[in-house]
Amino acid sequence: MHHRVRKAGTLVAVVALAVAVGFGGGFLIGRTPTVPLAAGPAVIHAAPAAHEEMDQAHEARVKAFPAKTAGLGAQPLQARLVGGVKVFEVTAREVQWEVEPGVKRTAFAYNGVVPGPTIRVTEGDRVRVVLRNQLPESTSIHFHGLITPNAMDGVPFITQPPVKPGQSFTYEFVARPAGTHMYHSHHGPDQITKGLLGAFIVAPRDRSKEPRVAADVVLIVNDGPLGYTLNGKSFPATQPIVVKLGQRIRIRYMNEGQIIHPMHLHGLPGLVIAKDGHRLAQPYTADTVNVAPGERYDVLVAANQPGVWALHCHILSHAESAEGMHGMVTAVIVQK
Ligand SMILES: [Cu+2]
Repeated sequence: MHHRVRKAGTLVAVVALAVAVGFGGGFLIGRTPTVPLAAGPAVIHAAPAAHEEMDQAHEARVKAFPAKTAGLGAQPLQARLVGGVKVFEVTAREVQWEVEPGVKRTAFAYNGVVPGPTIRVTEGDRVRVVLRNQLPESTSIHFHGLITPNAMDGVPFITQPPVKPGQSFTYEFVARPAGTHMYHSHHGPDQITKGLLGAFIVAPRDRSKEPRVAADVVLIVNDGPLGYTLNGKSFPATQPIVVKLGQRIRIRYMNEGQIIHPMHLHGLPGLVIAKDGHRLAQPYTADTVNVAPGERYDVLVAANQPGVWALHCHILSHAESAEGMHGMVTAVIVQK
């Protein structure tokens, strides 16, 4: 009887020690228990198994980055030069868009991609954008940030009739002001979040004051029917930004979604030089740029630390989950 009580007492002590190790193993290193932990009760093993599973899920998603998917948006759109006018052809249609491997969502896309192709012109250029509507609903294009003649502003029933399915509409204006702008639908509750968006960048006519950069990166954040996306893709299918040590890049953040996204870059603070396309009189340094819907920020990043630096929205549910990182996560990879 007495013997059995003593045994029970030993077991309690082992369990107490094992629990202590389980909750703070590092603290007990150097004071290894004489009884192997494997002899402990099953409950001791449950916690490590769960955290191992979580780590494995996270590792698998990170190792898949950058994952291959069909379709890549925000690539340059070539202009046709017609009598001194830069003509861009844009067709809106419904597509199945692969946001991450194996995940396809119904999207509305310009020229079949999300974001639509990037339009780059120079301040003062005469620009014509021919919109063809192959969507099942009416649409229009608003040139967000550009100052156009009122009739070209793209708002149905305010400045033009909606462009009905099967119809087309031609927008024409002189590109101004210089800066980081966007083009997108101005019709219906979800055409933009479904993908009818793109960058419209106007370079200044005098480029002498433009910062010299190794890469000029468009980064459009969006939320809604396609999920939390960076340039139309969710992690791990987002595109990394690859740069060489010592180079400088320009990131043009644009928010086409419905909520703010504080974009945080590890390791490499940025210099914010423009807001909504307008150069700031006093640029400022930031590692987190809070991009509200409709806003654009131009940020210069000096790649002065080698390594893989995470770049993500800091609203944690837009970037992290128990199954691993997802959504608005990419990386700046600084190569030596
Ligand atoms: Cu976010």
